Amino acid sequence: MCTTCGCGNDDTLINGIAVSRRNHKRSVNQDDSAASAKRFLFRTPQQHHHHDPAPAATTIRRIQIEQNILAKNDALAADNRAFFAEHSILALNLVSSPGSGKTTLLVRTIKSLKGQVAMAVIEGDQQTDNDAERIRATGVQAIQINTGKGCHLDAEMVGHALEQISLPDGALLFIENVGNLVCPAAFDLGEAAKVAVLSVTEGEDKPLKYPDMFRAARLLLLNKCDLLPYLSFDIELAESYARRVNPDIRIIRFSATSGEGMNDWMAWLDAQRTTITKRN
Ligand SMILES: Nc1nc2c(ncn2[C@@H]2O[C@H](COP(=O)(O)OP(=O)(O)O)[C@@H](O)[C@H]2O)c(=O)[nH]1
Ligand SMILES: [Mg+2]
Ligand SMILES: [Zn+2]
Ligand SMILES: [Zn+2]
Repeated sequence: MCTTCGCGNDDTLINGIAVSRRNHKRSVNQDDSAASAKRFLFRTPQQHHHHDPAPAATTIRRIQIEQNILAKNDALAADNRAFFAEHSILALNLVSSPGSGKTTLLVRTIKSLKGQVAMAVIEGDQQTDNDAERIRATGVQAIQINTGKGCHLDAEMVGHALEQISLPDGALLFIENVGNLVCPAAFDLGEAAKVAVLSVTEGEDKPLKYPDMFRAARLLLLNKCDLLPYLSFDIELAESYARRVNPDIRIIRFSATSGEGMNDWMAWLDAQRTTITKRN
């Protein structure tokens, strides 16, 4: 069980094969920490004060437990990050709700960059290898992680997937996270940046409702802009909400089907790759 959001991560499969999650030693009792962290994460401050006789002490304890749990993930994310740095690999973590168009935009991106850049994709879904198959159809390597009852990827899963990928130095690695605007925000996978995808059919207010995700992202792709004529979606309002929670976020109006925004997205990718190469 994932002790941060309480989701189950004991039945992870990578390309259909069960992963033994051995490094599960934690500095706090797991069951205790699971319950506490869940309470810590999903309680509002008001509820907290209302129900808790000693809010200061228990808040500190919960924060410590939460920090311990994420510390393990962060340590494994640091290993992944060191690996990427050593090989000048640009790793991007694509996050969004289900159906916003991550796989579609990846397929389009791969077709556009094929022959210029070595690429691979790590796909995260609870079940099926449909998305890995969609990527493989482009001729690019894809590893499917099935998280089972898990609602997000973690650094350990990505570390295991990396053992099965052979990438040349300077490659581009896309990690398509499980569709979920909440939990993936909390888990560093060792990526250079999170790229949030929000489609215009989801409503303008999502950055305000799920601020952690939009705060964690460096780039926002506002996808399905080809549908704008048929919707009442106010794109400027959506952009202002995203900037309210993250003033530094870069926003690209995008359509994975029409290709709108592809040039800006390609330029952004190129700039990120240049940064990675220069760092080494
Ligand atoms: N109209 C339109 N549909 C899109 C666009 N991008 C994706 N879709 C559709 O949205 C659905 C979900 O796309 P998918 O890539 O599977 O989303 P994911 O769950 O985020 O990977 C599919 O039916 C896609 O064809 C887009 O830019 N415009
Ligand atoms: Mg997908
Ligand atoms: Zn969760
Ligand atoms: Zn979880």
